[in-house]
Amino acid sequence: MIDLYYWTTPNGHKVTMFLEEAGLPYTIKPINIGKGEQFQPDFLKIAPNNRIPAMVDHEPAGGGAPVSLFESGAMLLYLAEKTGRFIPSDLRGRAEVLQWLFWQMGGLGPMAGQNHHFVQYAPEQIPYAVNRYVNETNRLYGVLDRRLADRAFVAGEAYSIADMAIYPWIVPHERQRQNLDEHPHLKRWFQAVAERPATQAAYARAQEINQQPTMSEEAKKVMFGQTAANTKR
Ligand SMILES: N[C@@H](CCC(=O)N[C@@H](CS)C(=O)NCC(=O)O)C(=O)O
Repeated sequence: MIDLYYWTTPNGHKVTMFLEEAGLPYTIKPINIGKGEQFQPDFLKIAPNNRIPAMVDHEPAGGGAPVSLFESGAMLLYLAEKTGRFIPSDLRGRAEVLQWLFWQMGGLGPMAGQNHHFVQYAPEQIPYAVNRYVNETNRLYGVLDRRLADRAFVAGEAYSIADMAIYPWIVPHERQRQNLDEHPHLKRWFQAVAERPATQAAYARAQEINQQPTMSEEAKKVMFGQTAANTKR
């Protein structure tokens, strides 16, 4: 059984998408990041970065002590290796998946995250910052669109953990000030992933856990302005 420490955000959805695809049993342990639950001592033991998602696998391959993990990309890779699914075993196929997984983790996720911050949440509109992150998000959408011009999924013809990492960050495309009509291959891929039963099940789980927008005024106070000193536990 897997315990998934989760909240209803893009990085959280990546992992429920995998678990639903693979049909692995899991228990959601909600961590309401808008209420500061990411600072609970028990959670910090698993996730020292005070961010969701994180997980504990109580039945790791080969037995032994439970394995705990944070960082959504590491979790997707761990789960792919555990199940032998959603990553090819051959050298070249695996390299395709890994480079796009890391592209999401190091590029699309952080850049779209800053887009969300400066477009939607910052207390003042700073045009330079808004343009910087809206443009960079747009560039990354262009990279994806070109990549998807001649293949079904990001890493080739098979659906993989790279697609699962990317999809939740395309869901809020309108709020990122992006227009999928300008990226027809990305739009086709987006619709295909959205229609997968496991994607729908993952987002239905999110609805069960939380119907409120995460970013209330209370949540902004908890989540913005974190420093080494004020997060020291
Ligand atoms: N690189 C991390 C990023 C995780 C992350 O930023 N999680 C956000 C929600 S999507 C969070 O927990 N925020 C809590 C906070 O800002 O205090 C991952 O992919 O797991």
